[in-house]
Amino acid sequence: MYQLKTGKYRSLFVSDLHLGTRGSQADLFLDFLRRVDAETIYLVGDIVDFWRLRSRLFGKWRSEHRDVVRRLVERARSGARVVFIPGNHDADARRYVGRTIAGVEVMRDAIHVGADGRRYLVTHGDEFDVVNERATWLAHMGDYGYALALFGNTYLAAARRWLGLRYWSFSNWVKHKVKEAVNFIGAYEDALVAAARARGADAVICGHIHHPAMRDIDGIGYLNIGDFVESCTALVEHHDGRMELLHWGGAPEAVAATEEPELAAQAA
Ligand SMILES: [Mn+2]
Repeated sequence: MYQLKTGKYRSLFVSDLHLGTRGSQADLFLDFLRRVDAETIYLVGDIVDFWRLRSRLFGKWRSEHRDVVRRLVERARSGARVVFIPGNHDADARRYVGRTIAGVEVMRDAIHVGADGRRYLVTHGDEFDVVNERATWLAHMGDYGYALALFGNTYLAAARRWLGLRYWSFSNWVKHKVKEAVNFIGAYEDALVAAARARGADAVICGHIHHPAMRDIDGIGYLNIGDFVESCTALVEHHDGRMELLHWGGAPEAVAATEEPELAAQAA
């Protein structure tokens, strides 16, 4: 039988919750927190979206958002080590770097040492984003945009014809944008891998571009947590040091059974 991957891990890495925005999946994340625990919890940036909270249109602080913050603080109080590395959307919190607030350590970035001795540079990653926020939507163009564009192309072409305009391919434009996004993501990954190497780390753990990934680039591990807005992913470290990306919110059938039954039992 398949079951949701629940249990207590050595470490848990989450990023890009964007609490305070309408798109935030706070309910889903609360459900995740009820089932998953860890000795060390890293909050890897863009946890609370102060940018959009200021906007009447996109910002919305709901009770679930407050509950998430409360649950995380409770984890710190009940003995977990909780590290908060602010991202660009919660950069206001960077002024507290070096301090511990409500049991939560605020850091600019961190070196995490795995159970197997591997060293990970943990950073949100926005400082390596050369074209800023464009990354997020460009990355998603690849996923949904192209199909939509092909569909839209037909109507756009008809509209332009009606307006007496020259044919212009929207889908070609999107194809170009997708290529740009792929290049962009590549550049972003390369920059993070280089930063990890410069810091003497074996791998980098980051977020920011809402694009979960786990692979090796020139001998350095590249682990992108993803986000809890669209991808609903988190990274966990097992007790033997093995890293795994968890996808949450999908059908339980789609999630492979846990290989550590005692963890599932603990969480039940
Ligand atoms: Mn970010």
